[in-house]
Amino acid sequence: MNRYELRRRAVLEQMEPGSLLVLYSGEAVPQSLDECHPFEANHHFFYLTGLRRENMALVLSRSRSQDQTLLFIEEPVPAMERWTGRRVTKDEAKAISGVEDVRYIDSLPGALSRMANREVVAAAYFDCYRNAITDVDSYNMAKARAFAQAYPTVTLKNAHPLLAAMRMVKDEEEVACICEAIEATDAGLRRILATLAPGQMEYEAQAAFECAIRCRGAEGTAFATIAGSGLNGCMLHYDTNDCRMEDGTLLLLDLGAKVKGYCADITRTYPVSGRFTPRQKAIYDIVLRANRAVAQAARPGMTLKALNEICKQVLAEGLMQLGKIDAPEQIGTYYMHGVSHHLGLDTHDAITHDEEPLAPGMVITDEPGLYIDEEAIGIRIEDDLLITQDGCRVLSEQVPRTTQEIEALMAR
Ligand SMILES: [Mn+2]
Repeated sequence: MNRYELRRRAVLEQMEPGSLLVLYSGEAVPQSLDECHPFEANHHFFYLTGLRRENMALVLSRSRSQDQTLLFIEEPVPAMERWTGRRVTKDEAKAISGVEDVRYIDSLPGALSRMANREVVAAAYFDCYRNAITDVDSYNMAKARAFAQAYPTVTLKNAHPLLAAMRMVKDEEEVACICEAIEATDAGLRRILATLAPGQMEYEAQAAFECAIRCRGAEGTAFATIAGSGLNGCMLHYDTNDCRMEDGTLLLLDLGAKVKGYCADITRTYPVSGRFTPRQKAIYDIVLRANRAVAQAARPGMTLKALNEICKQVLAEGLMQLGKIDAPEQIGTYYMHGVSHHLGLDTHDAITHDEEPLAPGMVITDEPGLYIDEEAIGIRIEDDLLITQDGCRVLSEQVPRTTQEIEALMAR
């Protein structure tokens, strides 16, 4: 059975009897005048259909008698296709998604009306995820509000927790996609190692990376590339990348390729000159110890919070040995983020909640860092881990991470 069909079955099984699930792929968001932001299909929709184009919808119906799955797509209009490119046909949509009943999107309102009015529908699931109450409504949220307005007796339910729980555990094909994204990211980092030199601009390192991953077939970046040298490496989401890289500073690179919708998320920190100073190396090795300690500890049953405690302990011990801090509680001065998040279709992937114990098939990051403003030293080392039955596999193990490996590669 098609993997999307398997996932839809699992969703249908969890929906309450007498309910609908409606998921839209979305539409391009205007940027300015006639230009739109690059289109990104709703990730739950993609997860359940394998389709990533605009103006599509998936409807799952769990009535008391039988389940129904409908896919709605845009009707191809040859005159429009001259401008916008080919649209997916019904046959192609069926082949990719495994949905037998594919219809045109114009018939969606009528189909919803028939289901919600004539059948006994008590609840409807929409993707109502939002990060903050101040967020602009997503396409799916706007559709949910319109549906609730039109069908006030149908209870609106959030499909996000159900789909997030499923997405947290990756299947083999998903892990393979993440590994491909990591391989492209590795190639991009090696390109930087081969070309990095004092006096270059940070955006040159960014460009070298992005050229290398695109040449390997990656769709693009998973998120805005961070290339911060010196003090810029201490700014966690620095992405202007427009400063000159001075001799003797460190360059922090937090970046990732995206392949078939799946993200890599890797951080490495390189000496711009090709050699770490003794002080930079001392700090670097503390961060590396924390990175390795987290990979050692990651296994089923652990939580991200517990991993972060291990990370903080290793970092604090290291800084106390250097006399940088006096007590473990002071680590917050130099380390202020979490050590891990889930990784998948989203860089910070969908989760049910922070305290969910790890399970085999989950993919998480391992990213300790130390940010010492007064010394202009910002160091983060980030790997991607697959949780296995009895521990974890470091999917990015091949990406050079010790100071010796980095210096040797830069010396070539
Ligand atoms: Mn990360």
